[in-house]
Amino acid sequence: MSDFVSTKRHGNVALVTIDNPPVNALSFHVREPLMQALVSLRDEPSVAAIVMACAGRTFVAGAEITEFGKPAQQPDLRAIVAVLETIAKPTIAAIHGTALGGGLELALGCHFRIADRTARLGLPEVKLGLLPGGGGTVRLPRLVGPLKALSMIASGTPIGAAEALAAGLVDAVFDGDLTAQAVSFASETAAKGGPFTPVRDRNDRLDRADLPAFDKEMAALAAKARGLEAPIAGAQSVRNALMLPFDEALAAERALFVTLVGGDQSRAQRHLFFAEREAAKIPGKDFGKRKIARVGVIGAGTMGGGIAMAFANGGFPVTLLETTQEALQRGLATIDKNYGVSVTRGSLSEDARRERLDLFRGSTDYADLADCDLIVEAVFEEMAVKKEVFGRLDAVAKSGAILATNTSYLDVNEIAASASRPQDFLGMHFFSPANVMKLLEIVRADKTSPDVLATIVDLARRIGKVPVVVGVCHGFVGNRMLAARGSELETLLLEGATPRQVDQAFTDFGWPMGPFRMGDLAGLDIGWRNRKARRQTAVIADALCEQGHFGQKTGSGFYRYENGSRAALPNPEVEALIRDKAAEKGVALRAIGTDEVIERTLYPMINEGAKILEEGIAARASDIDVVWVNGYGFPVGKGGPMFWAGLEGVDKITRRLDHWHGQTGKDIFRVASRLRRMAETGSWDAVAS
Ligand code: 3H9
Repeated sequence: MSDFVSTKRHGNVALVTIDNPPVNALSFHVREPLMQALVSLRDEPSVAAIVMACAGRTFVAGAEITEFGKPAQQPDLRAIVAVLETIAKPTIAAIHGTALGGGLELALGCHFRIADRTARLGLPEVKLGLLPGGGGTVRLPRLVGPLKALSMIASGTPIGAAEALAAGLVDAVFDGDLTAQAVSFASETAAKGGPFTPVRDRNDRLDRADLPAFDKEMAALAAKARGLEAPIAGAQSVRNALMLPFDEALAAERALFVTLVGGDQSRAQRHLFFAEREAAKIPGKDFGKRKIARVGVIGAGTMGGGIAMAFANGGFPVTLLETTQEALQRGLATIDKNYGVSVTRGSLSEDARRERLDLFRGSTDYADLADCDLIVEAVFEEMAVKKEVFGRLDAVAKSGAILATNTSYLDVNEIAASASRPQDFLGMHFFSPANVMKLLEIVRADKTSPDVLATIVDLARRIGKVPVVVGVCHGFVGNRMLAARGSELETLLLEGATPRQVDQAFTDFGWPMGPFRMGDLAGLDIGWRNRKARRQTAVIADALCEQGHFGQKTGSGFYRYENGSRAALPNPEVEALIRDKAAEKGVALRAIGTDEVIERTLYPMINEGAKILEEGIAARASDIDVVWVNGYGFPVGKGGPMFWAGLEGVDKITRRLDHWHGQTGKDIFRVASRLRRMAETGSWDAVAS
């Protein structure tokens, strides 16, 4: 008996309960008593069967992630599973909540697994840059076959109880009191008698005829892994399960796990796991939260419609407001169409589509927003328009309703002043498409009340978003750093780089797409319009737009696109244009290497991140990482820009920024004091005064 593991008898069935809140992670203080309990129950003749279950909200959700990278303490999970497999009497894992990672591997050590109907089971280690290291890659394929195991391990996405039953991962699914049903299942199974075969000895699903299909899947996986090692290691390990004797495959899994757990990619991904959870915490006391039952969204365009869908997807009734019936009907029709696409793709059932559509109420009358607890504005990105909206809203919104602007750049304090309740006001910067993109920058204005902030952070998580609280400045965290990342792009072209070379440097780094290809995809006219509004220029992009080359949609931009194809081909016209513009400016073209591209794009971006920290716009360096990974495609295996700075060497970054500042005199290369301090102390934190 311990605080973390207890044993209770129900007749001849022993019930072992793990109790380690919040998620029953398999930390050392669980493993040790669990091992003792299993050994003693194995040797206790009066026990005919053993049920393993968990207290609280979930079955074991995995190994204790904070233990990785520290000296291992025995017994480890593998030793516990090995003992489980020496038990001749039936062992049953009773799964509720989520059985994840080491939790599912523990369950795979049992003869049987039964699950609550709402349970979810999976091996999400890949999301931490790992592969399952407790035998999951060699036992799971023995139950579900190598192809299903590969899909679960490479995606890391858990499956529901019904799917697990159909796949052979669980033996029964129950509603109601799971422990009671597990005890009955155990006693009936024991009464029927054995022998009971451990999963390690069940080879009938390991059919080598699956090998060609498996190798095809594995090749496809490698092609889209973008430098991530874990999915490939996971696949290799499942392949080993198919090809090698059990013990050899298990040893190979261990070797791969040890390599990954000590590597930078897993460190980066573990950093992001905790960073995301940390970002959702508002320092200070536990602020109360306001009740949100209905959400209003003003504007049914692309952004407003996406935001409305994000709330409906989270189960919230939404009032969608437009200026005219025509615009409203157009917006609602687009929402309907988008849900239809999800049904066609099989990601949404027809019933769910209808349920979601039923959550929408359209209106052209501000008075209809009177019963909303949160109202999000998504109209034109223009100060005067936003101010007018909030002036009108002020007259109808109920007392205590939260008012939010979805601006990407504008001064949230100034917009807040247009309503008489700045304490209820904040920014909610969604990313497009808002129903898909995970990131939500929550912009805290000067007078935003802490309970409003706490309510919106909580709400964001409830609708599946990753919230990060940021302060007011031009572009907040993400777009401000994006501007710093992009400020040298055209200069690189004018000095001799081609769009393809720059984009290649980005994709080699792990970005899904380079900035020029991205510009072509988004439409170069968007940036052109914004620049004109701000009286800014971009030599090459402006010239392209003036000639009607807006990117992919017009068949030409920084690249050429033939017959509507998405394949980006070199564009000799652009290369000639670059040469002409360089000649006009008297710049001699030279060869530009990948290192220079990185130094002049990513280093200024990190420098800007340091300024953002200095100004208190972001509370933590890790918040910036969360923004960039979830909103802009920064490669997860590098942990976000501020984490990557540590890997790259902050010393080196400051040295090279100094170099470029000396060469160009440009402000983006002027080293921020927080970056210099990081180089000296190894910490992004401010020094306490
Ligand atoms: C593994 O198992 C490796 C093995 O194959 C090999 C072993 C040899 N460890 O997410 P939440 C904390 S790798 C430590 O907000 P939810 C979390 O930080 C592991 N801490 O709750 C948070 O702390 P705080 C494979 C953990 O309800 C609190 O619990 N397993 C762990 O939204 C609540 O978490 C996984 O990758 C952990 N394993 O979601 C599963 N898990 O309150 C990871 C959670 O101080 N976990 N915490 O901020 C999850 O996916 C979600 O936490 C879960 C609950 C779905 C379980």
